[in-house]
Amino acid sequence: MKSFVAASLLSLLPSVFSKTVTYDFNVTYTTANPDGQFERRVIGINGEWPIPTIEIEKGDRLVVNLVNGLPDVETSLHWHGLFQNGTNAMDGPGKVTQCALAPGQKMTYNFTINQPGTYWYHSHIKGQYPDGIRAPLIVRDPKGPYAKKYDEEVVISLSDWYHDENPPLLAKFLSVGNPTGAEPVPNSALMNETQGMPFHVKPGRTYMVRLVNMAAFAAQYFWIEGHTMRIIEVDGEYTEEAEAEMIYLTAAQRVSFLLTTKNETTKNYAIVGSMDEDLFDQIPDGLNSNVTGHLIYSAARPLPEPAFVDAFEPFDDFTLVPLDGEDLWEEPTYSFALEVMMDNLGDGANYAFFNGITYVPPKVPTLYTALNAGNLSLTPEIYGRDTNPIVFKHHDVVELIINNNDPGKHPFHLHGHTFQLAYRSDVDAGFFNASDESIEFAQKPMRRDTVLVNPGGNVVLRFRADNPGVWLFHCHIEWHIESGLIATFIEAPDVLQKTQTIPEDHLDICKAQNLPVVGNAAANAQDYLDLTGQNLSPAPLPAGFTARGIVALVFSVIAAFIGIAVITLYGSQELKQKKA
Ligand SMILES: [Cu+2]
Repeated sequence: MKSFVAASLLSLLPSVFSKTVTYDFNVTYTTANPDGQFERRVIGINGEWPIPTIEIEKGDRLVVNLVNGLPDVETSLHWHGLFQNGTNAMDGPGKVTQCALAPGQKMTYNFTINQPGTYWYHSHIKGQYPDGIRAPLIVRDPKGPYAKKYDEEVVISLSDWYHDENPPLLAKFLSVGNPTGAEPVPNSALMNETQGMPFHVKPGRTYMVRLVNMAAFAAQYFWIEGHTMRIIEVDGEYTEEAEAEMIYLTAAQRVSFLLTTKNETTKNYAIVGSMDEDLFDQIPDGLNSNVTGHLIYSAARPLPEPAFVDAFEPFDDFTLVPLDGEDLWEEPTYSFALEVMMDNLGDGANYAFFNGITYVPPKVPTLYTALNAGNLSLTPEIYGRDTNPIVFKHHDVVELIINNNDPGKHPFHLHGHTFQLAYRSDVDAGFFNASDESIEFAQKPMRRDTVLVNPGGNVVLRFRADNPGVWLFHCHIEWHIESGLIATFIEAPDVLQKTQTIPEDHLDICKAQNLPVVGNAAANAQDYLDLTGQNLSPAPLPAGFTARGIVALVFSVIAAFIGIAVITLYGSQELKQKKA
């Protein structure tokens, strides 16, 4: 009897101590000038920018009442790194787990968060978060394994900034005028969405610093002069303490580290973020890739300029060990590879491909298709050719190999999971070769939700399909999302059908826009195997065309037009002269 009382009391505990944290967000335009060089329109919340950092405690319920106050474009929010186990409909990407909100529409995101750690949230509508709708989301862990090791917590975001808004940049990027797919280069780097960020510290204390890269494009090298960082968390997963002098953080990655301050206050120190210029096809004149903040011990002392560094030698996150010591998942039950490449399609623009497919959204959100397709939910074809659908069975041990057949670095992100980084090759190692005996997998691989893949290299990721739902896997460089580097993972849709439903206010978003909420990717609810009318990517280039060929063609056409213009001008001038 006693034990029964104790057990039922215990079961009450979470509901007694956890709370609901509610935010009312109206997405609106406002203006900002974060790098001090250029005032521009940005996307804010409730008329403010930067938008609020969400702070919550492990076990709390987060409620966000979202209104799309933008007069001209749709929006939605994604909670980067949160598993949404049991609440797939709250994940946020448009045409994947919901319809996007048209101007004036509203809906509620409502879910509990049992994952402590450092996350962020952002719009998951094409090209929107680079215009400002991005901020950290912190899930505090007062009883966590490191809670007694620090005195204070601090959040630092890194980001990149464009003076132009994303839609015109996107139009230029994804066009016949840019056949090589050169990505727009940011105008500056930011720290906490500003420059010259002050970080006031007291001597002899330990701070837990949560570092979040919210960039559209640029990874950053990060260091604090004169101080060592002790990494304790990446992407929401606690790690064994690991010392780092410099950290490399791709777009969308997070890291937390302990920083113990010096005992004297005689000097202040530069905090430096430096965008990885290897990512940029060309470096514009006058670009300052660095952003500097300061660790301030004494406001009366000068703020030093950062010292020159000879080489970037960042900490290798592959060497991290998860604090729980979880072993490598052995013997995958489902192993597959995605090959990354860039190429031109028939419209002349440069697209990004996984296994020859560049992502095109379906007519019905993929989650809604999965919930309504009955037994056919396990058949990938119903989700549409160009959503790049891959179906897992419940509790599959999934092995995902990424072969990067592209000379660029890519940070790949999986929704709904962290994965083990079993292996990462060096630059230009080519495709993963399972029979190469020199390859050694990590035995206790670190887990994270966003991983860097080297140019021309490969990685091997493993995770367990224990979260029924529809989860995107994509590059987190926003330009590559826009050019289609996305696959759709449909995990245990049969279990999903028995356990999850869509909230009415989500369905209302679609219905008010006359968007279908049942049917396959082509919105065919009669015959899920008939994909007639599905959204498809532009047709391939005619055989023999290459990017260089397109450049040559574009320039010869331009030359021809100039020639015609000159002749016309010359001809008309002659006429005028004769008349005179
Ligand atoms: Cu990419």
